[in-house]
Amino acid sequence: MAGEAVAKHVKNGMILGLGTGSTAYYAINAIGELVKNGMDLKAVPTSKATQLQAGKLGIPLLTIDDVDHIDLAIDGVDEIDSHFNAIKGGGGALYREKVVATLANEVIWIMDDSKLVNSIGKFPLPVEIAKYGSKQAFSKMQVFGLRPVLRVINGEKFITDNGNYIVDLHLGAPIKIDEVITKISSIVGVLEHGLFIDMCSSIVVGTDEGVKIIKNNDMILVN
Ligand code: A5P
Repeated sequence: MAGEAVAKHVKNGMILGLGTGSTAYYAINAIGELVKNGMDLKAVPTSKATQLQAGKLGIPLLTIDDVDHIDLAIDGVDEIDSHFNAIKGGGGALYREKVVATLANEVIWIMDDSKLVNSIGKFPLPVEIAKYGSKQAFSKMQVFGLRPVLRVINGEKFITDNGNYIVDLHLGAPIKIDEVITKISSIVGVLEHGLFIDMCSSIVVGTDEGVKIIKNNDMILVN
């Protein structure tokens, strides 16, 4: 529901950021319908999976280097609190998602209401790290008490679209956001972490009672 509802925010001529994940999947399909019906838009995908899906739907694609801004970025989220502090990266696309979000005039996240939490941290916080030196980066996370677990899928180390590893930090809620960011950012080999703080303009939430839109009042909306 949320994935389809967000398509109403897409306007002719926009450059979109297309997120990654099972909810974004539905939004991308709905955007594909808009293109099929003649809407003129272009989009920057945040992962190879999204690039493939959007390409098959005929959505005109741009690379991140082709753009100097994005009008609207649409993405999913793993956990979000009432201050719009969020954890993303469950699908491992957090780096490209964050680059796209920081270039966007408006960011809308789509989700079901299970993603709304009092305090973030129960969902393991993904951190993308370089392969080279990953053992040392991992040890440093342990020393910092960040409870890291290297992401392994079907017995293989998970590799991001950027060729790196993901470490999931099992912090538990609530977390001291600033402290966690300071610790992670001090570790050599960390490319980016999945804490998205005050980056989102509004959220579109699918609930049993229908779709709800909640605006981030602290944010100055550009559009
Ligand atoms: C991808 O790396 C993530 O940031 C996703 O946006 C997030 O995990 C939400 O995914 P789902 O919509 O599949 O829950």
